[in-house]
Amino acid sequence: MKTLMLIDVQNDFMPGGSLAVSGGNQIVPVINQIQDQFDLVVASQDWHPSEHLSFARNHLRHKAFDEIEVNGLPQTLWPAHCVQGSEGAEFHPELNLNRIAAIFRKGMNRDIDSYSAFYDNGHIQTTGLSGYLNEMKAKTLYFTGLAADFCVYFSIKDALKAGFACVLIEDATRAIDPENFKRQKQQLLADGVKIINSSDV
Ligand code: VGL
Ligand code: ZN
Repeated sequence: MKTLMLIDVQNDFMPGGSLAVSGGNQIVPVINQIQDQFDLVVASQDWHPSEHLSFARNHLRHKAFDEIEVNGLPQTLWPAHCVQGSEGAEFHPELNLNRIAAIFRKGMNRDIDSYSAFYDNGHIQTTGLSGYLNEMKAKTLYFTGLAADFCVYFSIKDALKAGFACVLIEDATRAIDPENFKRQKQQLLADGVKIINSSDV
C-alpha cells in the first residue's frame, strides 16, 4: 500500500493561525493534487486540551518559544494552538478530506507533548498508528504537512524505527525554522529517507 501521510494540516499552522508556519497554506493544493496517486491516505491532527503543558500561557514566568524542561523532558513552549474543538484545530478548509481513511489525534495528554504522530515525546504512549499501518500492509510512507522541523521530522524518525520506508515530499511541507530543517534533512538523508518533489511521486 503506497501511503500518503498528512501531518497536522491544520489552521493554527497556517498564516493567520496562532502558530503560523510561513507558506504553510501553499502545501494544500500540492497535497490535493497528489492524493489520487496513493492507495491509502492517513492524517494526524494535533489535538490539545486547553491546559496543555506545551502552552506558554500555562507557565508563569515563561513566554512562547522559551525552551524549558518539564517532567525531565526538554520542552519548547508554544502559543496556545490546536485546542480540541477549536477552529484552529480544524484541517485547512481547502484540504480535500474525502480520501482520508483514518485520522490519528495526538497531544491529548496534558502532561506530555507529542510531535510524532506515532508516540509522545517520551516514547511512552503509542497512538496506535504503526499497528494500523502494519495491519493495512503499508510499506512506504510518503510524508507531507506541518511543521517540517517538528511534527513531520519526528514522525519520520519514528516511522523509520518502526520499519517503514520513508519518503519526504519536500514541496508539500514547510518549516518553522528553515535553518534547523536544513540540518534535519541531512540527518534524514543519512537515515535512508528519500527526499522528492510532488511531481516525482
Ligand atoms: C507542531 C509544535 C507544536 C507541529 C505541533 O505540528 O509541527 N509543532 N505542536
Ligand atoms: Zn502541538
